[in-house]
Amino acid sequence: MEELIAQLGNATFENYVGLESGYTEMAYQLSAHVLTLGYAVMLAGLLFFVLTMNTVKRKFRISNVLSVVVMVSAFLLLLVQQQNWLSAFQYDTSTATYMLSSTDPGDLFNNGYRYLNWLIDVPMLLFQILFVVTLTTSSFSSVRNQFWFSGTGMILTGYAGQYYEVTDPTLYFIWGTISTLFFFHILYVMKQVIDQGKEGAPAKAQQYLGSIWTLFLFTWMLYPGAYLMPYLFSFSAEPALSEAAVVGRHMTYTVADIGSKVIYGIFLTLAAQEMSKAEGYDWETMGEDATAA
Ligand code: RET
Repeated sequence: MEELIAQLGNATFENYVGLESGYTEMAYQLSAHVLTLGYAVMLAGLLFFVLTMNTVKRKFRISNVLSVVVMVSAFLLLLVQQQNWLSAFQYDTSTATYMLSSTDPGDLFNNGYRYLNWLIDVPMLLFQILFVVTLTTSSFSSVRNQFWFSGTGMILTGYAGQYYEVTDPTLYFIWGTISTLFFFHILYVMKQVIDQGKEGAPAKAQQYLGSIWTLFLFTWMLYPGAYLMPYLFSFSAEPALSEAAVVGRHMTYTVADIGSKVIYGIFLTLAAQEMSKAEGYDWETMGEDATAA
């Protein structure tokens, strides 16, 4: 390990695996495909959010606009993330694996693009729900500021921590813990927003809001899981340098991204449609009466 650390320093564990054992065809390709799925879904989501814009009342449309912003930024950053994976490791016929070249490694692999993408997306995803629900007791600007403060605090501390996942586990866990405190605050505020939003909402919209909370809790928890991945696989004080952990991290991030950005946005659109209908804006029958007449 010491020798590897001298060669790779604060690079993330994906590079350590790439230098030590390399990636088998299956692990390398699976990672590439999962990363590709990630940005492809964002482009599909972009179309969905643009095309469903008119299905909700005007006052809810900012939620769709924010989903569009999230889709564009996630599409671009996940594309770059996938390109980073492809260029970091080269096929080596002598070992039949994809290796980090020890003589000419070029740009190393890093998950940093994701973190910077979250810096845009996390505040947008948190603000988005505020344009669908009506808060009963909390004030809009106070909730917005708390989301903004804890969202960026969580990401920046996590970004600092991920550099130390191999070289300094203590520092990595300290940053991770600080980040988790911000995360708990976000969960607390979001629960309040959803509970208040349910009050007075039509029954179906209440159901969607309930699903949004479950989805939110599950998908947002996957991110700290992905951060911890090398330790979840080793279950010790040293990170596991295993390709399974690397593939596991790519998959976890991708499932989390699709759930927390795309499915979340779809559920918010569905909730807004129900709320629009309750206020007399029913897009399903709109315009058809005129044609019939
Ligand atoms: C980090 C560091 C370790 C501790 C925790 C983290 C939480 C990250 C989360 C990210 C959510 C990102 C989303 C992106 C969508 O575009 C930073 C990994 C708690 C919750 C929703």
